[in-house]
Amino acid sequence: MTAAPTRTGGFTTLGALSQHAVTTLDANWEHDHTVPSRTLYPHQWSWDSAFIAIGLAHVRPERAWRELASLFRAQWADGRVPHIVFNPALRVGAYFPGPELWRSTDAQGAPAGHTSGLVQPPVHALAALLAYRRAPEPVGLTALHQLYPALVAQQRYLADRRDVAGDGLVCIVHPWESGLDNSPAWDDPMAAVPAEAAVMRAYRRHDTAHADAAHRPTDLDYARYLAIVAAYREHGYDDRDLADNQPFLVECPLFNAAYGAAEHALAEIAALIGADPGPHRARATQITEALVRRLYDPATGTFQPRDVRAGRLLGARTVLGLTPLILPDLPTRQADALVVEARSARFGVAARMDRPLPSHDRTAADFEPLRYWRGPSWLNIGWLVRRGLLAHGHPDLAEGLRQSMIGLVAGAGCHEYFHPDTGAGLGSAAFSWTAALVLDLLADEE
Ligand code: 9WN
Repeated sequence: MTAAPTRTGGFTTLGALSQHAVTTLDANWEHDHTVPSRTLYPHQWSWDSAFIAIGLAHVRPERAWRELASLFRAQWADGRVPHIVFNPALRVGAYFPGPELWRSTDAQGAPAGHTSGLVQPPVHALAALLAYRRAPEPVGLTALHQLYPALVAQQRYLADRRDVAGDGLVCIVHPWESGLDNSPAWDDPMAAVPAEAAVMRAYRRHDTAHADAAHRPTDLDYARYLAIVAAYREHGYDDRDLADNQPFLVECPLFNAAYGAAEHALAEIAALIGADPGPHRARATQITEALVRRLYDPATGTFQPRDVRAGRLLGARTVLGLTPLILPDLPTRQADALVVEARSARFGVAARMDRPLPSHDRTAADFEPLRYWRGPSWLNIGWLVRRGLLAHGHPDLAEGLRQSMIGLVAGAGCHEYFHPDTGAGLGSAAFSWTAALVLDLLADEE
């Protein structure tokens, strides 16, 4: 299938756009959580739920808290929050790879229900704090009390089990953990993962039955995704000896920026519920320092992922590099450099943007405007970068990005991602985090 991207939607008033977003979220609500997409992703995803809760807090506050609570019910004994929580009511094959491939219930400390064994960027503490600000009393405060220990355990898992290099940063063991699955950022470390595309003949991919194969990761990508899952699963998803057992070990700037932002958010949550914010503030400082020390590249003026196996920074200049802007304590030198990078022809952030923020350097030879995280524009990333621009004193650029994102959804509807030149809607046409975050952007006029 090679369908040409088309513009759908076309909302002429902000009220109609907002209503479309609410309708999308309502249609994707499933007893205690929101599915990212009924067709492509019919279970619960970790960082999706966080973004979704931020939007739900504006219109369905009670659901915002249920969304987070249901995700954290699937937390493992070691504190990991699984990146997929499977809905047992769905048929086998509703998503690939499904529970039969993850076999989480064989692993120690996993919950009774089926989940994946991986994690995703820990944006949940930030989501809980923002949801509370939007919907404070009385349910919000009770929810924060309930979530706080689970959010702390999530951070503890990452600090204790995933600091493979011992440098204060978290290592991801799979590109799916970054949330930006096939980003060019991962091309080099993925090339070192032994696998052959032919193994995919034994499986039935679910994604390419619902989306254009030319937009999705390739079969070779998937063969490698499965090889990494198998390596982790064969060790019972145990994080001891990761350096010996896992073929993909990377420190991702976005994951670690979220990890630091979570400590900032936890400090505020602690203060609200009468706990001690001090340790969170101290950890937040350490994470920002580690991020600058280990992932900032003065030569390029941006943050690059570190390949822990190869012991070097990875060269691709993707949008991941801009995301440490969300850290309020990012030093001025790095924040200024990121603003230069954001404004460059690579990403084109401006007070009046002529094109959407791409997921990859649009001047790079391997920029692909249609393929998933290799060029298309995504609302969650723009939303994070906008927060970062606000945090570092660039309200004009933040507003340009906000208008650009609202314009995308107004023009095309709540698509999963958007063509980075034309703004045409791509992927799922009813995608939950797009709906949720546009609601937040509409409400958050600066
Ligand atoms: C694998 C659900 C998820 C997002 C990810 C996005 C995509 C899954 C997939 O969908 O990943 O986890 O099947 O491609 O890359 O960020 O959380 O929306």
